[in-house]
Amino acid sequence: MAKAIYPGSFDPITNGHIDIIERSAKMFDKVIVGVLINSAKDPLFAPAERVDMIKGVIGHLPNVEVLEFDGLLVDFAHEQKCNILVRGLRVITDFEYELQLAQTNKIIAPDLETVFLSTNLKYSYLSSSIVKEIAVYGGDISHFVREDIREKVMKRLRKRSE
Ligand code: COD
Repeated sequence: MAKAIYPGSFDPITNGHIDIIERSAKMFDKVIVGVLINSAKDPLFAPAERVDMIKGVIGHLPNVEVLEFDGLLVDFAHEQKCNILVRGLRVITDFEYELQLAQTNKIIAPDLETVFLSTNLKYSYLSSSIVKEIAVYGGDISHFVREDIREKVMKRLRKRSE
């Protein structure tokens, strides 16, 4: 069975992430979306909230599971008996970081392969950071995230500014 992990921060999940998950779900028998617990970034949502948000938008994909992980990605992949990592590539700046990640993971876990999916042209500009920045300044993020995600982002930002 071809099983892949799509790891990330997903803070919050965007339409660009969903596109990568949907395409991966067609390529592999099983896809695990791995949500990093200990991110260096100051997250808007706790890992468990991000997991719930992702579950809420991937319900149409029966072969996709969403799990939190802590520590090294390669250890999580081994625990899940999975040797394929999926990553998305948007712009040239992604390439440098993604190549570094893939090559480092390959050195510490030679059995793992990283597969890159190029971004859908519609989402090539899109990132969680951009979504948060637009939302912080009161902009409309409905083009970038699903409606229930938009509502949760706006509610969280309102709560933070109280
Ligand atoms: N179109 C296509 N792909 C996209 C889009 C888009 N619009 N937006 C994001 N993506 C891709 C990103 O390029 C990335 O591949 C993936 O989706 C997830 O993105 P993010 O930003 O949510 O997640 P990251 O990049 O912060 O995730 C980093 C990891 C959590 C994978 C990394 O930090 C990690 O593995 N940490 C665990 C500790 C570890 O093992 N460290 C050593 C690594 S060498």
